[in-house]
Amino acid sequence: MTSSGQYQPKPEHKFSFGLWTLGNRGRDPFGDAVRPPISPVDIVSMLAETGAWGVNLHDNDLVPIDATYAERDRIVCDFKKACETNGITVPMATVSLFFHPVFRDGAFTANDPEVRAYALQKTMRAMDLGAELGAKIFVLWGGREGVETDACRRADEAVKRLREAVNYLCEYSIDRGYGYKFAMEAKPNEPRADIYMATTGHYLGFIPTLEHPEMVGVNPEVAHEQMAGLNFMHGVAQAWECGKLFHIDLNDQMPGRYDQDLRFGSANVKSTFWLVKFLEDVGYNGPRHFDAHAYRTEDYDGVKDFARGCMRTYLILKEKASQWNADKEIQSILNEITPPRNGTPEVGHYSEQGSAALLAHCFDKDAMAKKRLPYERLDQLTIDLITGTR
Ligand code: GCO
Ligand code: MN
Ligand code: MN
Repeated sequence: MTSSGQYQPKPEHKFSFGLWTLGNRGRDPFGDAVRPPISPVDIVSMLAETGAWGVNLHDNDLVPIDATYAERDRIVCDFKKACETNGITVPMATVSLFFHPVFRDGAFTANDPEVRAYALQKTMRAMDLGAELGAKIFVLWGGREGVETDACRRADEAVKRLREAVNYLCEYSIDRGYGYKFAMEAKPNEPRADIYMATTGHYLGFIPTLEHPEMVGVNPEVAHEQMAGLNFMHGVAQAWECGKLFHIDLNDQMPGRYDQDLRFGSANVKSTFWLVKFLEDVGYNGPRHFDAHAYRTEDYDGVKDFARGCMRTYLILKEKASQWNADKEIQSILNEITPPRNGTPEVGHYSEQGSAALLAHCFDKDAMAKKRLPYERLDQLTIDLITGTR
């Protein structure tokens, strides 16, 4: 039943990769690049070869920071052509507010108003670029928006500055008719010792305080929530439940390490399974973006293996999720653990009558405490299923 053909990525799966992911040359804080530079145009054809649907980019993944207008236009034109020829779409664009030393104290939250204004200008230009390429999602990852020492500014001042910037950018999108949805990406640390808006939950609290909350959602990343010791799927579920899951960064991460950006599903198979199952069960329809990179041991053939692996693992786990949903024993346990209401008083919207009935009801708590909750069996069935034993 499981021919490898069935794990072939198709456009409807909406698998995307950033230019910076396949183009990652394996540099780390202790070692230099291990792969030669590869052009954005070549990355696009490599993506097409592996069966991906989309490519995302930071402004400077495509256009060098000091490019002239003429250079910019030529680069963008060549890139657009490559996307068209290869049938690759650009669903999301973003901006590098972390690489250049000007952002060493942050971008939107920096103490210097000149740096904050430059960060806005750079982002507006990146929005122009994304719009030109057809992107409708704009990710904001504040990699440098943080501290080594809290002596440098009051943390609530940083929140205010961030709000002012996002409000400004929403207006710019409206003004230009770009139709962007902004997706805020959290991370607890790295490259700063502490980054503001450490988790997706922080952003879900921040967004309702904006002038255009309807334009702003989140871009949760597996590795980033796991760095904070959190259950990634739970954060995704909360974002989904309040209509804020605008984008997602898929990768993997071992606990207690630096930001590893490992191949999707390569470290924590079980939690990856719950994640894929969640996205498929609720019908998440946005891009499935892999923000990961190949091991430093690889050449560009290995980079293709890496990209194919991300998509393949997603599709395998998607199939396992539908097996799980169709499994008779699993279904009968699920029915058992979510019993009908029977004579229990209704608890929905509060009413005087309803609360009187609830107060008057006699509960048999000993009988309730004896109801079977066979979660051991349920979990083992899951393990059997994921490992292909079932
Ligand atoms: C990281 C981040 C980045 C962002 C990207 C988009 O930890 O390096 O995840 O990869 O996702 O910069 O803004
Ligand atoms: Mn990351
Ligand atoms: Mn990311």
